[in-house]
Amino acid sequence: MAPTLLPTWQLRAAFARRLSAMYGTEVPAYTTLVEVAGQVNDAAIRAGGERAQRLGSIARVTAERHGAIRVGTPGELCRAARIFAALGMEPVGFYDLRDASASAVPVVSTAFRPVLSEELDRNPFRVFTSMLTPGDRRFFDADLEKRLGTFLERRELFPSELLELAAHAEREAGLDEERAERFLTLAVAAFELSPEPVDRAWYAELEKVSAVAADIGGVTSTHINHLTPRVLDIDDLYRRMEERGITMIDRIQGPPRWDGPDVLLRQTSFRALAEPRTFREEDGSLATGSLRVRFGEVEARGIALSRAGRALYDRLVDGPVEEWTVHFPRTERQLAVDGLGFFTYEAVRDRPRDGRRPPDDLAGLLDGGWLTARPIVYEDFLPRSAAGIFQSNLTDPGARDSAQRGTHYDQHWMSEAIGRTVHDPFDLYAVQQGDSLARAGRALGLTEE
Ligand code: OOG
Ligand code: NI
Repeated sequence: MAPTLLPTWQLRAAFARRLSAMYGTEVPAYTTLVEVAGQVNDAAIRAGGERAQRLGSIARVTAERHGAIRVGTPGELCRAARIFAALGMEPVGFYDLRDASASAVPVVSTAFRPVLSEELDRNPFRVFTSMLTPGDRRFFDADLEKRLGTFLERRELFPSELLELAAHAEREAGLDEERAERFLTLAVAAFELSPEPVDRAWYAELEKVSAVAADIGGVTSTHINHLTPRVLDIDDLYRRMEERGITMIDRIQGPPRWDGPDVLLRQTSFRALAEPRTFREEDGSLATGSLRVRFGEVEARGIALSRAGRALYDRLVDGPVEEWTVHFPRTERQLAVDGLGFFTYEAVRDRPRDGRRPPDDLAGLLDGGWLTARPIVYEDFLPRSAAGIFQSNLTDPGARDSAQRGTHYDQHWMSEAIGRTVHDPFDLYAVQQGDSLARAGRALGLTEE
């Protein structure tokens, strides 16, 4: 009898669960956060019922996490991509965090996540993955780039057995139980905090450039930086955490709280906690010290915006909330009709026959009861919030020479480096919406079969 195959999505769900269990033992405050997130979600369901689940069932939201990891080289990014591919997670979006003015960090990033809505429904686990940019002369001079290169070339983040199992899983769209067990064990271990001593002088030298550079290039392994649960009411979470005496960063990032539709992503975090680490001093002796690199974050997700919706959001986000209420659509219907948000549309099969023909405009179809619209959840990240989240790590902005440039990194560069297409998130949402409209159009007899 052929051994039972754990399909890709079950590997992904199991990986997310095990990573969560591991991280909870490493960072106890994370367990508190998950507990409070659970209370917030229960309260939101009690208060809002079905309506509270409009942007995700309570089962999905409860299991939902995003992680963040940081790697040093294109080769490491490529190998990380292989592990995520085994879990059905593809690179989506290119985030350049080097230009976010005061909060600039020397990394470029993408997010690995499922891309099909069925897969997102099964388990939406995603990992925000950042790669250090030693070739960027604003942060690193040629000498430091070279020494970083030597240091990073010598380390191995992912053992070859793990990479082989990942390739096998990708090829077969799953793994038998024995291989799955081995794969999951090795994959989770690859993201544990290593007990390996940290070279004090090297770490300190990188820290002068950026705490993030030191966290990536100052140690011989990678680790999960944070694991973020999703809540249905982030303002409520913020209050409850402060009540428990946990100091959060001073605000919730992203769109303001208001009485219109929830859009994009709202996030907040608490500052990195001091964790004990062993250091190797210049004279070779070992000493115990601590590093603040890992923190807790939580998020609430809203409706995905079209390019036009996003441009409007970007224009309004820094302004007063009154501007927001004047210019941003107050209802889901308006968001849909103005083409600012993404929805899946469905033809209403049991619409009472009243002798009319369906109109050919979206507003008419919605208002006439021919179509229903269900919001598409934003599955991605926001570069400005991400840069802000990185700040949970920083006490000192680091040194920069803004006159210099160096290597150019963009989405195309990243696709080449990984050897896989980095998807454009807008295209993914547009295809999902377009497919649903085409289906609905056929069902209503508006378009040919
Ligand atoms: C990643 C920061 C970005 C988010 O949620 O925007 C991020 C990091 O700190 O490595 O996780
Ligand atoms: Ni995050």
